Parts: sequence; structure tokens; C-alpha cells
Amino acid sequence: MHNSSGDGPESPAAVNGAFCVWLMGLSASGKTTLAQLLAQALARRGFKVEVLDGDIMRTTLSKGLGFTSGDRVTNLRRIAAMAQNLVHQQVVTIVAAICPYHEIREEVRATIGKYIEVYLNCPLEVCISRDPKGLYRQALAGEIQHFTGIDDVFDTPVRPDIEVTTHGEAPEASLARILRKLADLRHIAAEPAAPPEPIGETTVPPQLTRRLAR
Ligand code: ADX
Repeated sequence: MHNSSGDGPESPAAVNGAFCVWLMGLSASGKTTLAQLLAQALARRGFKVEVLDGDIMRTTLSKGLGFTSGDRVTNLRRIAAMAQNLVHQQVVTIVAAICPYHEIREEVRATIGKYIEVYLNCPLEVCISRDPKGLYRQALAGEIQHFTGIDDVFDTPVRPDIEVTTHGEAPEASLARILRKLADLRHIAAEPAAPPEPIGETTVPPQLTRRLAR
């Protein structure tokens, strides 16, 4: 878990309530990269943050599930239940999972409650040309079935809360866009919160404390 500032009342998560950001899009659209960047940015702002990545969840919570529509729905329901639980415990939760169908998106939104849908819009041809795991090549050769975008559907999100085009801009630019929108939606402060002022006591720099102790 990313965590920079603890659980005290000064924690922005404690003040505004935690939330879940769900990054959805085709395989190789940049979900994992953006999830990590977003997690670091939010941890720097003092939030407790957890990332639930589809690739990892499928080796743990959803181990053994495949990619039929039924298995995907089961996988996504499990992830949503875990996300709901984490948000309830004031952990900002970032999910990186394809989440290909309209209906299951509505369901996970209802399960989680404080849910921000982010669509990583990246053309299929770009994802195919990236193909970091060689899975598109295998799917196009018919070696694996039910591959999203090849022989399985990806419903284009109709009303994402945020849409970023991950082929036309650097991940840092997508990140900045997401952070701005989270601020517009009042989930985070517009600027990183300043460290809280000590009340009724003087802060002694650590070097000085050591010198005084000698
Ligand atoms: S989801 O459809 O249930 O949301 P999830 O995000 O968990 O999918 O897993 C997608 C990841 O599994 C992809 O990034 C890819 O690495 C891998 N994968 C293996 N087989 C498939 C497939 N048939 N379709 C999509 N992704 C697959």
C-alpha cells in the first residue's frame, strides 16, 4: 500500500472520504502505468492508496478464472467487493482492469458507491502495435480465444467521469488531466495540501535535537 502521511485527522482521505478510481480500457492501453503514477501522486498528497490490478488479481483473488463473459463478470464483482471494502476503510483504491461490458460497469459503480470511471481511450491498432505481452499476436493467430478487441467485445464507455487519450499524450499528461478532474469533482484538493502547522508547540529540527541531547 502507498501511504505517505498516516491516518490522523489531517489526512485528506479522512476529511473528504476515500474513493475508487477505476481505470478501464483495452489491454495495453496504459492502465497499469497510469495506476502506478496516480497511486504515487495521491500518496504524495497524504492519501492511503491501494492498487488493484487485473493482471495481479487474476493470480490471487481471481486465480483460475478465464475470459468468458461469465468469468470476467465474476472477476470484476470480486474486485468491486474488495474495492468497496477498502474505500469503506478510507483507502483510496485504484483499479486497473479492462471491465469491458456496460452492465458490469453499472454494477461495480453501484457496489462501490464513490466511484470515478476513467476511460483510457487508445485505438486498437495502437494497442496491437504495443503488444507488450505478445497476447495480441497470439489472439490474432487464433492461439488464444475471447481476447478483448479481437474476438471479444469492448463496449465503448458512454459516460465516463474522465476520458484520457493514452496514445496522443505522455502518461504524465494523462495523470495531470485525471488529477485536475479529481480536484474539479472535489475528491482531492486543487493543490497538494501543505503540511499541518504544529499547534501550541515549537518544532525542533532533528539536527538541533541531536545537538541539544549531547
Ligand atoms: S477483465 O475483462 O476481467 O476486466 P482483466 O483486466 O482482469 O480483464 O485482465 C486483463 C489482462 O489479462 C490483460 O491485460 C491481459 O494481460 C490478460 N489476458 C489474458 N487473456 C486475455 C483475454 N482473452 N482478454 C483480455 N485480456 C487477457
